[in-house]
Amino acid sequence: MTVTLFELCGADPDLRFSPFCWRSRLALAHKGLEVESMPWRFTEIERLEFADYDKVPVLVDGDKVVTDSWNIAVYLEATYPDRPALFAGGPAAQRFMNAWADTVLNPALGRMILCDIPALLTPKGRDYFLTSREKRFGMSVEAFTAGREARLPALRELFAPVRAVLRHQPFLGGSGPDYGDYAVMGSLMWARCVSPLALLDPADEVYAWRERMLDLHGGLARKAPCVESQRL
Ligand SMILES: N[C@@H](CCC(=O)N[C@@H](CS)C(=O)NCC(=O)O)C(=O)O
Repeated sequence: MTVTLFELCGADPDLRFSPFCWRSRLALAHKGLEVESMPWRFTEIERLEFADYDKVPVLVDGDKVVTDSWNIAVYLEATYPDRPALFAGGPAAQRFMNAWADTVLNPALGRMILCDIPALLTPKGRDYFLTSREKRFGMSVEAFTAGREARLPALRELFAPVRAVLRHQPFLGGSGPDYGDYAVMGSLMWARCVSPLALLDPADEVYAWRERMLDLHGGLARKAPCVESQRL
């Protein structure tokens, strides 16, 4: 059974850096499904017309088309219940982690790493990205991320609830990962793939957890192309 996943890529089609696509990629690996990955660039709106959507990830499973990373996780859990669970005990805790990553972590990470993205895009993608983000944030991405090193301690502090859980168990899901882990890891993969910044302190539990996450599913995340300085 092979499913197709449309994923954001850079000028290099192998550079996949969307936090939302990473959630879906890891969720598909957790379910043990084979994936045909379709690289998609910001300006290729017409390639998603079949899905009536303008963002990725988009999942195609037979005649079923699913948009939005959370909907994809819910679909996978409902369609493949006999495979490892993404939401053991129901989706409440994972929904919270997903919402925390969307509303707290991703905005904070964006202020650290958005300025690293344009160099990784095609010229057309770069124009689109710079114009659309300037419109969204009311300033250039350089201004948006200015002084980012000084915000590193605050960024690390944001992980306090994640750290508190990881003091008691190796994964947010318990003894193994669940969708809550993938929701947060998606954000860290976004950063790892595009930015040279060392966001986490190696002495931090969150760093050790990220190492475990990088090794899951045959090292899927660790082997993924990323900026040179993160290739450890
Ligand atoms: N809520 C959506 C968000 C998807 C999203 O924003 N995807 C970005 C890639 S990271 C995108 O496709 N952006 C297109 C654009 O900015 O034009 C999800 O969870 O899948």
